[in-house]
Amino acid sequence: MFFDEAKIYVKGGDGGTGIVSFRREKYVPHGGPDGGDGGKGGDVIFLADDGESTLGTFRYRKHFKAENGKSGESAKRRGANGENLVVKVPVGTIVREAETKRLIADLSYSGQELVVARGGTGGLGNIHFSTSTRQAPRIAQRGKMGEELWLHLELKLIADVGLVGYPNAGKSTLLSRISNAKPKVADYPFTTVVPNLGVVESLGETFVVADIPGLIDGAHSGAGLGHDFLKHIERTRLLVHLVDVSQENPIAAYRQINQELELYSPELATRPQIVVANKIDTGLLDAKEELSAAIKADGRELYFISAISGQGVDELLRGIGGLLSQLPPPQPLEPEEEETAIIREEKPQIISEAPGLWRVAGKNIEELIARLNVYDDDALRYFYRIIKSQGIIEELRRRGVSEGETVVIGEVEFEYTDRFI
Ligand SMILES: Nc1nc2c(ncn2[C@@H]2O[C@H](COP(=O)(O)OP(=O)(O)OP(=O)(O)O)[C@@H](O)[C@H]2O)c(=O)[nH]1
Ligand SMILES: [Mg+2]
Repeated sequence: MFFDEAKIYVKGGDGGTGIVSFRREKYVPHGGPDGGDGGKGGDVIFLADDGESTLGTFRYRKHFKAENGKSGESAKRRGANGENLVVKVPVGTIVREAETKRLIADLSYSGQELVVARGGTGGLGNIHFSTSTRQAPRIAQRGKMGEELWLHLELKLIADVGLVGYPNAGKSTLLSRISNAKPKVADYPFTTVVPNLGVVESLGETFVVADIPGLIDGAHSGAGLGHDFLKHIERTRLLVHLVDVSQENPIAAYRQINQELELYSPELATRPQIVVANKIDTGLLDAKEELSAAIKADGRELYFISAISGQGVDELLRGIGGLLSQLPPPQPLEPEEEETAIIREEKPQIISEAPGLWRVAGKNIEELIARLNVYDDDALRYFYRIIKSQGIIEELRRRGVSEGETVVIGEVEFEYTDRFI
């Protein structure tokens, strides 16, 4: 089984908590605030790596969470940042938001990095909350939660050259001869069941060749293994089409494979293509002239080689290198912008849930309040200032709130009082 799709969960580390602390010095009974900030949570980062060729890593492991930031410390010391979590993925991995299928990125070259979930910023320590009237603030902030989301990953290999042909044509033999790859070679069809990538160095040029399972009649609609793997040659610049000349009718084989390509994707059928007559060492090619004429009529170049003995292979590599240098580099997919929803600064809603029980609902205010560590009157005053600045107090009063009634914002519950206003 070849894994070229996965659904995974990623989460950046939460920001560390800012703390409440005061300086302690010998003859100074009440030192000033010195509580440091929390550290930033780590990011989850994808790293496209040549060494990875499938999404198999994600078969069993589906949750990826970066480290949380550490809490702040006294003496204004900032908490340590959480470690980033680097996850290697193959080149050609297309990253989408699972729910909306929005394209986030197409990781198209080795070494490319992508932050998929940012860590939260650390909370502020109490050093930030002192004012002229509040010299000893007992307020600090919790860190922000790290981003979290589900991703859909799809691998569509990116290579310069895609090898196509019937099973047993000698594609893997050729790849093993010209590159560092060690694909399995055997004298039966469908030896190759997963794509192999090989890096070829020839005359100072380097290019990547993808060897896929052989195609058979009906491959475009799923016969053999073809259907699942044709997508892995969609992102190549050049097709190298191997025809086994030791078999009965090489011209028919050549045409059949091209028809399969055409039926799968007309675009793929017009991709530049070099044709390779393989196994010439068998000496069985009677219709050499006929084959040459057919290929020439299609406007394609034809090479005669023996992948086993190496005969003609250097010339073929020169031909491939020459053609590649004229072809534009592959274009990665362009990420889609996030839906630009009409940004409405949402106004908090005040809901009377029961007599004497009020709920203030609103994403921003809930988040702000949730991050506050409330310790004493100072903190409450600060808290009142925030909700007052948002018009919440005014609205509660208009609706008839009275002293001592309960107000709930997110997870925080407090008694309403006029004392701080
Ligand atoms: N005589 C001869 N045999 C060859 C040559 N190239 C490949 N073969 C043989 O052909 C058989 C198939 O070779 P593979 O390289 O596995 O063929 P493939 O196209 O990768 O086949 P699939 O993976 O099944 O699609 C093996 O037995 C090879 O040794 C050649 O140039 N001459
Ligand atoms: Mg093979």
